Amino acid sequence: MSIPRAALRQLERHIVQPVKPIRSHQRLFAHSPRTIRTFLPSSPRSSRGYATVSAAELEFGQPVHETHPHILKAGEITPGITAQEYENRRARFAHSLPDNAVALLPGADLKFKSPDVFYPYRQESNLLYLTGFLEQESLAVIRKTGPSLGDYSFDLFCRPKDAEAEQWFGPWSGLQAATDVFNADAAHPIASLSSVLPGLIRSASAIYATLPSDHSLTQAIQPLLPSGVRPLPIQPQVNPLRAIKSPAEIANMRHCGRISGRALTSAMRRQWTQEKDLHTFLTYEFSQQGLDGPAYVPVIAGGHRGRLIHYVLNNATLAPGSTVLVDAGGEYGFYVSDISRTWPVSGKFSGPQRDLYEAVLRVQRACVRLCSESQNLSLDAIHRAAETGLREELRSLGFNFGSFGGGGDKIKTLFPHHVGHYVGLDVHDVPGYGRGVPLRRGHCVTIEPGVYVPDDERWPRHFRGLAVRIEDSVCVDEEGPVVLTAEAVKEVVDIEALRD
Ligand SMILES: [Mn+2]
Repeated sequence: MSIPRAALRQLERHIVQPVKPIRSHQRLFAHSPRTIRTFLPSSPRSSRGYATVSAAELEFGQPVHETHPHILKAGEITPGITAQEYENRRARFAHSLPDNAVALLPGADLKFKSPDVFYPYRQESNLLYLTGFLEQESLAVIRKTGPSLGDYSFDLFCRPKDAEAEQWFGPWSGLQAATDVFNADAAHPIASLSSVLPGLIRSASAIYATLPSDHSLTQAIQPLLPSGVRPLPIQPQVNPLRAIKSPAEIANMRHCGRISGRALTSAMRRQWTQEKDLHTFLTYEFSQQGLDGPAYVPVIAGGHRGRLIHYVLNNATLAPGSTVLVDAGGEYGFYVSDISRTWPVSGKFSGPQRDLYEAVLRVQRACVRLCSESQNLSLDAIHRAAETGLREELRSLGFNFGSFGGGGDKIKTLFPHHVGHYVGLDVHDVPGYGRGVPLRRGHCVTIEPGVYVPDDERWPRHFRGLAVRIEDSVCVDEEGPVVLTAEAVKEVVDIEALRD
């Protein structure tokens, strides 16, 4: 397919003029941020001799403002996140490394469901966080070049434009975009790894890399490392940066939480008879209301199936007198929401359902209130508070914690998971970042106490087989929490009023 030259000129008229690139040694921060280049599609060269340009040359491997102004504002590389913010992230990441260290960040491989049937592509989270580049067959190389913030170099290996291949596989961004859109200091074809990478890492004081044994680039990169060098893990360097969200990240997470929360409230308005239908409704609602889609496979668990923490079959019938436990959230600009709600299928709680629900809700609200910097508490400390709170609430409902096995074990039977986890680019964000860290402004976490009552004689008869989990995504602020998912109603009166 080709597009007439006139169409190309029309596209050019609407785009921002490129500014003169500033080299790395000229980078300035805080008061005079590095000017970010904007992309101008390459014009057909006069030497080409014909008046059309391949469709692939006007397309990129991901939205850019010039082609997708309905998704990205000028200056943004991914929704809400500017090229300048990505630049600042790389600067802070490089600054955290030892002098002259190099970090290698391979792009995620495309994953296959069955031969030739691939899953939607998802970039590796640390590379995504540091570059916004969304393609496979890629490698970012970030080197600390000096002692000051901003003293670093950024090389990006990726696929060069290839009209013939892109006709089959869809567009990718190419080498010019690597420098002009993603602000790499230098771009290299991924096929040149073995000739170019050794020069980039030869004199490195240390090499940081995550090279899973099953990754397609690991076999290519390992032999190029200086002999005797064992790469150090990247996560401990990136996690402290990723864990504290910027204002732009919090805005994305709030947007995501607001729409996700509304979708759950919309679901609660209706009477559902099949888990599958509720699942389908939420998937549609997330996308239709402006999110990119669901963040994870939701749990839609009617009745006793709610006791299965990661039940995702979502194919049973919902009994009218039971509750349904839904754990579902959407994703926006790669930031996710994680929400759980439990509500009566009929719209009205039975007595025992309400008693157990309100017990969990009181503990959930109390734990959310603890998510402020001024409390100086970690997720682990809030978990202990949740256990204590649930034990007291359940005791007042007639649960016996004293007679066998000891109180501590019994609460772990009823509430077997942690009260929360970090949330951000990943649902279980910053893996490896401890839950003993005192929460600070910008930490985003879930608060999700639950009670799952086994169907046996150890427990009060009325509560046997019930399952309740209530979960919000919360951003920690200095004096209090910001509940990112407040639009998902959770008070008993509000849930019941939805059907009045
Ligand atoms: Mn969760």
